[in-house]
Amino acid sequence: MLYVSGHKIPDSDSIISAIAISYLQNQLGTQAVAVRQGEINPETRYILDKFDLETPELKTSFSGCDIFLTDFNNYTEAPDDIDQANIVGIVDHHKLGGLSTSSPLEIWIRAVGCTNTIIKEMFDYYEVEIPENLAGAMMCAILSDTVIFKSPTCTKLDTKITKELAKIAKIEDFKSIGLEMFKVKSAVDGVPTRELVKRDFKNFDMNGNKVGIGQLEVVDLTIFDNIKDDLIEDIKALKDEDGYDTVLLILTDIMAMGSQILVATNSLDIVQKAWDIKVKDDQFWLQGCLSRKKQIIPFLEPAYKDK
Ligand SMILES: [Mn+2]
Repeated sequence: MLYVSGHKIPDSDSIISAIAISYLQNQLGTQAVAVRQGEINPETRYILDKFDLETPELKTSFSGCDIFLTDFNNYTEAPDDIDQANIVGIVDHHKLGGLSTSSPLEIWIRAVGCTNTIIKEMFDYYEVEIPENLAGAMMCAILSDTVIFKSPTCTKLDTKITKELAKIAKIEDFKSIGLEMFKVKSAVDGVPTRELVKRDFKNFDMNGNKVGIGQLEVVDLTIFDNIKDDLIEDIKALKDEDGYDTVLLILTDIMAMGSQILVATNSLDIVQKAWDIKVKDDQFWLQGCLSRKKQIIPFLEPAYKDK
């Protein structure tokens, strides 16, 4: 059995791409099953329900297993025993993350906005048809990762393939589905603070320093007015509990096209230097910032280089 898994703390791209790759592998004659390394977030739940797809089983240990990685290729987001697994393939749209393998493997990595964009090309390459409901889910994953084409990570190929998938899924107004999805994502009422901090959270090693960066993308930042102080207290607590040098929480307003960044750090000088800003009341605003991958990490990581 081949297991197909996205990263720890899975997002919609990770879950839907695992389902898509496992479907493709089965069509190509390899028995494969989609699995997940963590809980399903509300946006992904919405997509799975809307397109009537089964939720992948939770699986966190892969020792002795064949595994196909999707939407990641680094150790910090991999299962802890990845070195004991046999990686047979990787499809991803992130920078290379240092994994090594003992056997040759299939790799599809491109600098596009979403893994599902690449997977559509894999279906075309292998001449396998995409079922209507799967195409709809893949389309939603691209709308999610590219913030409905607004993110600087979005390429012409992402836009083109979204339209192709919408056609297969017989969906005309894909942008309104995208907006509906982001409204689901924006629901924070009654959700425990730590759950919000960890909803879309990634760990990084920056020059030997442990850095954690969470992101919440919403249609209106005012929903955080009452809980922002709690969020700041919580990332400070998380920093100390888990030995982080810095924890950032990016509150992205997809309509205003910018992000309020909440900061908990032992290295204030580094954070301020990264964007040439002043942190005030444990936060700062970055106009135009929508992408952790393109507008946060490439600034913070070099700032850590001299530490
Ligand atoms: Mn992705």
